[in-house]
Parts: sequence; structure tokens; C-alpha cells
Amino acid sequence: MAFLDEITIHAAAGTGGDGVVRWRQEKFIPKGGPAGGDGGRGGDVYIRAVRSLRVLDTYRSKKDYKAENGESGASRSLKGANGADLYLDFPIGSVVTNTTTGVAYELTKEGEEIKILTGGAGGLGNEHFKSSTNQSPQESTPGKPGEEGDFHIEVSLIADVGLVGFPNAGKSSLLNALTNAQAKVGDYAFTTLDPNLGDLYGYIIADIPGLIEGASDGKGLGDKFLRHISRTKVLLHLVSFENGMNMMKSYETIRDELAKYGHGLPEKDEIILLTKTDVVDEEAVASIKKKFETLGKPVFAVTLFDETNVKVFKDELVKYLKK
Ligand SMILES: Nc1nc2c(ncn2[C@@H]2O[C@H](COP(=O)(O)OP(=O)(O)OP(=O)(O)O)[C@@H](O)[C@H]2O)c(=O)[nH]1
Ligand SMILES: [Mg+2]
Repeated sequence: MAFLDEITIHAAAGTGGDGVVRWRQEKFIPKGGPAGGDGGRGGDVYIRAVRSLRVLDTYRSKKDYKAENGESGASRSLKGANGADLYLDFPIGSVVTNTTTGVAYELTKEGEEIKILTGGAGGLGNEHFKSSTNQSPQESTPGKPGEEGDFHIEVSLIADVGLVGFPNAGKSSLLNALTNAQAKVGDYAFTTLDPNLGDLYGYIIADIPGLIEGASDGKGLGDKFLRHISRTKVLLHLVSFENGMNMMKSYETIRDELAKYGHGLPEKDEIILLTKTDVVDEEAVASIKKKFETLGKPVFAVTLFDETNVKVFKDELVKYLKK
């Protein structure tokens, strides 16, 4: 599934049902009093937050949404049924803007519901028009149209952990190892073109495309994906042992790009993860790890080829997130 981060749709609330002109049917009274019921109200439109990105697929093919109309009134003063409300599901973190009115709504909590369009009121049946001078009113009113509007939806994920690093650092592989995700992995740069999400005991990890020097100027895939990790609790910065020994320089290059991007990313807590320890010897791992520890941030080293190693890191990460 390609990641879709901006969509536009048109939505309309239901039209109210019409009020009607009816007469009471009583034995021996050919035309009793007015008994036309009111129309039901049109359904409202709500947006609802869900913990899933898959819901976005629907909006790709279907662009028009409408809540149910209210039913017309009936005889014997029966009110028409109200139209059913319509719920549009979006991933947590979506910002839904009514481009007609300019009003924006943000979905921040799972299950949160916000009414964005109100259905039209039902019309009045003829019994409402009865008066001392008019015992047989022929009037009724039609249902009112519901509100409608064009909406622009921007999906900006709320993840707990954001993975950053150079291409090939092993970000997607790590996501797959820690979560149920099945992100594409490849031994070439820019395997990841769209963000991937994984769920680690309820903590959402976001894997984004790799960064390179100059990303803030549009180099590589640029830095626009950083927006998806702008609200994370912590950055997990991967630096691979594969790219020779100047790992501190690699680390600083990425930090530089984060600083240029700004938006609170440079100030975020960071965990440093040295990856692919299997390509070097233990001594090298220990000495590089020591160097990174001087930065005063948590530092871990891992190879995904060792299950115990992965499990230890996974437990540490969960412990950290729980704090
Ligand atoms: N030796 C070794 N290779 C690894 C390890 N983890 C991942 N790899 C390999 O590193 C390569 C890159 O992995 P990815 O997970 O695609 O890297 P990425 O950081 O997501 O890369 P981009 O999506 O391009 O930014 C793949 O060939 C993986 O199999 C590891 O612990 N040890
Ligand atoms: Mg990747």
C-alpha cells in the first residue's frame, strides 16, 4: 500500500424529510382535522479517529460522501424517520479542514468523534398550520438541505518512535524485527519511499525514508517525510557499522539535517542505535559505543542476525517508552 498523506473529498449531510398534508380518517367524518406528520431530520456527518492507515484506501476511489436523508412525514401525525448519521474514519493524527468554511478539526485520540456537518431539519406537516381561522390547512414545508462542504485531509502520523538515519542503516529491517510490520528491505539506498508503521505493544514506530547530506535542500528524497515524526516521543537514530569507521561523522550529518529541518526535531529525546554489529569485531563495537556514550544519550548496539540481541534491545526500548 502506498502511503497516502493528503486527500480531498466532498461530503454532505442528509436533507430533512418533507412535512406532508394528510387528514385524520375517522369513521363518519369524511375529512377530520389535519394529521400530516413532520419529516425526519437528515443524518449528520462525523469524522472518527481509528488506529489504522488502511482506511485511507477507500478515499482514493470514492470522493463523494453523503449521510442519509430524513424520511417524509406520514398520515396520523407520524414523523418520518431520521436519516442515519455518516461516520468517516481517518487515522489518528489526521487534520481535516473544511475548505469551504476554513474550519479545521484534528483527530488526536483513538475513537474520538467530531461532527463536521449537520443534517437538514425535517419539514413541518400540515397539523402545525392549524389555527382558529384555518381548521383545514393545506400547507406543509419541505425538509431543509443538510450542510455540505469540500474537505482536505492531511495525515500526519502520531507515532511514538521515529526511525532516522542514512539509507541502508537498517531502519526497515529493525521495524520488521520489532513489530508485525512487513516493510520492504533492500541492500540499496532509498528502499523505503513511503513511511511504514509498526506496532510494538501499542507503541507506534514510524520508519521513514533515509536521509542524506543536503536532504533539507531536497537531496535524495528530501526531508518532507520528517513531518511524520514531528510528534514522536523519541527519535531512534540508527548508525551502521557497515559504512566504515567514521560513524560519528555520519551521525553528525544526520543531526545537521534534523537541525536544518527544525520543527522541534533537534530538541527531541534521542536513542542512538549502532546497527549491523555482525560486520565488525567485538572490540570495534565496544570502542565506538564508548565514543557515542560521551554524547550523554542512551546508546545501544545490535545485529538483527542474533535473536537474543534483538530481544534485549526490544525490552530496553519498551522500558524506555514506558517511562
Ligand atoms: N549485516 C547486517 N545487515 C543488516 C542488518 N540489518 C539490516 N541489514 C541489511 O541492510 C540492508 C538495508 O536494510 P534496510 O532495512 O532496507 O535499510 P533502511 O535503513 O530501511 O534503508 P532505506 O529504506 O533505503 O533508507 C538490507 O540488505 C538488510 O538485509 C544487520 O543487523 N546486519
Ligand atoms: Mg527502509
